[in-house]
Amino acid sequence: MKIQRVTLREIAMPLVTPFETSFGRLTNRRMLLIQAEVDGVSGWGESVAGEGPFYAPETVETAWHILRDFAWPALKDREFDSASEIWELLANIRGHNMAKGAIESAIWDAEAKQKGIPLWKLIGGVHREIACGVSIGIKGTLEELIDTVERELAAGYQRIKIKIKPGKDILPVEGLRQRFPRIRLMVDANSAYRLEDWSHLKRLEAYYLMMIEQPLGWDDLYSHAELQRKLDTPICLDECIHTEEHARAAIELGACSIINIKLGRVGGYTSARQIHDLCQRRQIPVWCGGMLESGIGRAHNIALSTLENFSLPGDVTASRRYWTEDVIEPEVEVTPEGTIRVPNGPGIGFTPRMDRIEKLTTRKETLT
Ligand code: OSB
Ligand code: MG
Repeated sequence: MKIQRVTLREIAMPLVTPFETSFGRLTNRRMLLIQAEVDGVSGWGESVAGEGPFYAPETVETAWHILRDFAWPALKDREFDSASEIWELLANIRGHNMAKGAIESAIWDAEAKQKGIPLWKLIGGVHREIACGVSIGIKGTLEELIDTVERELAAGYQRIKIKIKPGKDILPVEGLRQRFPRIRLMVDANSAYRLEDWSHLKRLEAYYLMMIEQPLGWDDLYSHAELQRKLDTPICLDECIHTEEHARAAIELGACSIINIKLGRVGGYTSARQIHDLCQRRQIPVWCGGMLESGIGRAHNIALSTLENFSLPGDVTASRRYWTEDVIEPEVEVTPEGTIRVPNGPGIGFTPRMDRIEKLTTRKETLT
């Protein structure tokens, strides 16, 4: 296999409703889409980097820079047998996993399309239907939060995750638990707390949460291990896990007992599968996180979620929760049971809508 051409596009999509986390409020999502022409077949990927370096160090700009100036020169004119070699071909670029994940996943899509098989099969997936939960941003009032949760439960979603931050934690969780005593509930702090806050976080244990996601520093495994020793509630790591090595360190330290895998954060399918396989051997359940993706990234998240050890509901949801109109056809839909049926078409199994993509594009560059 050989890549003839890569097209980078930046698109901007307004969110149906603003999404607030402990690190900021987002109303308009900028994202980088990548189209890789591999032996005449087009594969698609999405970089999940945000506008600013607030969830992770990468941004749309850094992803563009790394893809154009380093990843493309490293891959151009290279012969390879399968997309599984791309991670290694990019190994001399340190970090920048979201840039790597974008191009790597596009090449996986192209390879599956060349073989005429769905991407989920090519990566070794087994689940034909994946379980879905929702991630709900920080809301102004408890009433607003309860209304939102009610709506998501009515749509079928199997678990509720709410974003928390200091001052917006105990009361919303307590309020939700009173109203919904039996739902599967979890929280995500996006690194808003410090180890000294442990006794405050311990108060959350009264509400039997499934897990607390990434309470402490975005790159601080040690403090999470300290915190996990003080809590009975499982800690799930998101921001902290960039590679298999981080996952191994986290598990050995006892820093978490669940891991959220995001294709972008870990640099694509090869790295995601390494983490998945390690967690499976160590009996650490994993689930697929989301980054407010367009349909392209969403389709990849669905494929990734078919791997066996993705055994908890992920943050992979219907297109319409975020977008009035998505960039793929058909749009991602969720069944009344809160699942997504994995498509059977070749590659990601959804077709990019070129009309819509062109309309949303704010810049474009083709690399040859
Ligand atoms: O921490 O999981 C996170 C969105 C942006 C950045 C970080 C996170 C999130 C989400 C949204 O939780 C999940 C989704 O795409 O629905
Ligand atoms: Mg998270």
